[in-house]
Amino acid sequence: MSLAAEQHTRPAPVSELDPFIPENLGAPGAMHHQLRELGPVVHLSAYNVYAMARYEEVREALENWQEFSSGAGVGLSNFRYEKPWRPPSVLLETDPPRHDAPRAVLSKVLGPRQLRRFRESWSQTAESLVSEIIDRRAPSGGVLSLEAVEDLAEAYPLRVFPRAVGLDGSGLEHLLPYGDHAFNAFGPDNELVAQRAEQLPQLIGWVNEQCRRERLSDKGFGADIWQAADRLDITEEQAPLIVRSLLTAGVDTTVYGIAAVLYHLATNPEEYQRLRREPQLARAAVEEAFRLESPVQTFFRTALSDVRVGDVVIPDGHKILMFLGSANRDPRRWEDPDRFDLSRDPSGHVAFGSGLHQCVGQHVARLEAVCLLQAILPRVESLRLPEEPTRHLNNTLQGWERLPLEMTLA
Ligand code: 8QM
Repeated sequence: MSLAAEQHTRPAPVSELDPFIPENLGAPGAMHHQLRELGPVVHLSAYNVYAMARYEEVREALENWQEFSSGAGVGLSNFRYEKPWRPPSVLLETDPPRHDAPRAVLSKVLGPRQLRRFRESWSQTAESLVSEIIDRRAPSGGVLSLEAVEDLAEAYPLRVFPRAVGLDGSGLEHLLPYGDHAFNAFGPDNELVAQRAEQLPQLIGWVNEQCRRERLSDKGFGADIWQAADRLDITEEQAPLIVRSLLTAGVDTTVYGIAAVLYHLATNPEEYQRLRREPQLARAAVEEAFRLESPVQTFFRTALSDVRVGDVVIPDGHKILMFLGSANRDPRRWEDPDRFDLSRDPSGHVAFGSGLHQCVGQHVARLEAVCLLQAILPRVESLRLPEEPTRHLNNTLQGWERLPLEMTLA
């Protein structure tokens, strides 16, 4: 305290910006710029929370779990004072030591070694999906019109991921709405949250039912998680909640990630041509699209004491909004940050977060996106957007509602 007291302290710059109004959710770039320019930490008066929008501070805070806690929830609402809408995630909304056993288990279940067994079949599924789309519509003059969100970005993850978890394939229409609600629920209690109120009990009931051991096939991520409970690596109470984490975090995110790849390739035709010549760049294309789009735009942390960031002290118990999408376009860190550039080294982006909560499913997300892209490349000569796509608004996610796409077939 004595050392801190000697340091110069000034109040945080204040902004009246509301990140959760439709204008900012649909096009956050101008807001991000303003917040980054105001300073390393800003006070958002609309919610009495703090915010970080620059790369360096976002990254440091994500890596400092001791002071920037997840245990009071990573949404706006503070679990110390408010009842969460569902039992908290044992992964996302915990700090060490409670966080560690679930994390270790899932990290192994979703690790690169375990994923190898899906490579071949996920590639084949991607090739079949692309073939079906091409065959289904009589292409006029070799040009195919499709709706890339529904036809590709949603269709592909829904074919591979629920089955990999071990779901039986019934009721899958509940999956995306459940995820959409969960990501809205990290934000304020606005219209986006209210819109699902009526449907919600049914969605929750369906998801919880899928997490039971008896419902899951004996191969798959779900069964692997339950086996970890048999080994006492986790408890029987934790197992279904970890399966629930897969179903919450693993669908909408990859849908929006895939849509982002298609959007940036369609709007950067020279890069698409380069990718066709050098398909080994598929992984780089996916990573660069994840950086630019940052499907998960924001997360909160909670200050566990008075935390100093530069000259500003964030008071104990306050929430801090981390703008991942802004950090990923911070010109202090990235040259020409808004450019989709296959020559860039995008490593270090925080689209998957950073530190001990960094996305445990990131290898799954990359594998899905790369498999689908590799199926498209040989069969599609060029991509074009025939009209402006429309945004899907969500309090946490950035994605497209509709992404009409024209493919010129190879
Ligand atoms: C976001 O339920 C969970 O454990 C969970 C939900 C959402 C996420 C992560 C975990 C980051 C994708």
